[in-house]
Amino acid sequence: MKILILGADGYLGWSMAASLSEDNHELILVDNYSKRKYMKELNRTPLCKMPLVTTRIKILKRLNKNISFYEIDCMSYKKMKSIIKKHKPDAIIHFAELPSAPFSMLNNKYGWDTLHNNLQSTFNLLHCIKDIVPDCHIIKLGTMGEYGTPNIDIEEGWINIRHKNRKDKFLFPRQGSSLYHMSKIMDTDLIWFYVRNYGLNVTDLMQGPVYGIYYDDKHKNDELVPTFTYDDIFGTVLNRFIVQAVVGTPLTVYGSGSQTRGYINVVDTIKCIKLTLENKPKNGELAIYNQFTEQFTVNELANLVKKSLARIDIFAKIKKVSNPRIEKEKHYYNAKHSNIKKLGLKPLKLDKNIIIDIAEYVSRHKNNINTKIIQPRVNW
Ligand code: USQ
Repeated sequence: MKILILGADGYLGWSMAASLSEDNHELILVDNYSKRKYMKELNRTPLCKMPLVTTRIKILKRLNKNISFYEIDCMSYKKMKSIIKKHKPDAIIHFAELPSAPFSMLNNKYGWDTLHNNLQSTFNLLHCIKDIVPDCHIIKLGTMGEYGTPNIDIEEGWINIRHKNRKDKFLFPRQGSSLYHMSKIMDTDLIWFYVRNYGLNVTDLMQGPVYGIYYDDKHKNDELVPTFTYDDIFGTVLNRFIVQAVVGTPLTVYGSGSQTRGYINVVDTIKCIKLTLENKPKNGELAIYNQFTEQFTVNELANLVKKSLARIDIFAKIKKVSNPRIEKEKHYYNAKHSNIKKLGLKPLKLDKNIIIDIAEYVSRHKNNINTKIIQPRVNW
């Protein structure tokens, strides 16, 4: 297949590119390095300094010669159009969005930058596909956080509603808890508009927080790891807890720690996207998958990290800190996630070995950890 990956420099975009380069596809990678620029602006650094895609792509080219890279901003309709016209991809995987809730809530500028970047890149993409390659399969990364924490079971994207003896199928109600999550909700609405009006075929993956280093748990290649962040703005909770344990600062459980989310290993993220690549929806169909494998409370994650790492003589402490976010702490949470299993995913369950594996990678780079960027500073 000819696959275009938007946002190929990121945690998931790079893992996806590395994994797909083994499968003999033609890959076209795009990124504008905006996350690097924002991290620099905010004095946040990843665990390891990552070379630019232009350098890292040389490693992938050892596996697959058919890879190209463009440094392009997806907010430019003209540039997006020229790439799509030139390559006419069979599938596009869209990661080119600002991915952080705290970043979006930091101030007016970063809030707007998140809304603007995420909506405009999604809009440009949909518009180009409609005009140039309407049969191309768009795979879009959404988030479980679009649904929020309703007091009812969360369905996979859609809900059947019976009202006054009539029934219809609608997008499941959405209520985001940050401007980042709101941008993803608006993306979904935009996608559904294009799908129902123009017969596009799109898969929207509602993903939970991701953890892990290697996209492939069998061949753990340090040369191909993605950018790994652990700071208060860009790091996700489990990766942060492991770094905190390794560096010997207490694990920062926000509030009571009863917040429940659906989590997924980066290995499974990549497998899920590959499964959806093989299962293109029909024209005019928006397929939605809830992309996570297990539910945990924050307390459960912190205790699991503590217990697992004691095995390798890392003795983590857990500290409850005042919750910097507006989010429900005690809530009902039961989200369906069987569609992706029906496509063939055999989930990788979080266990002590996985946590130790990540901690060992982090320990090898312990000297790079900046303890000043760990405590939460963005309140809303
Ligand atoms: N949390 C802590 N301590 C920390 C960091 C986070 O207790 O040090 C808690 C948060 O309060 C939250 C939960 O852990 O209840 C998850 O937080 P997170 O920072 O790992 O994840 P979140 O901000 O929700 O966003 C992340 C990714 C985002 C993705 C989303 C999936 O950054 O791109 O869309 O996970 S979801 O959470 O399902 O919306």
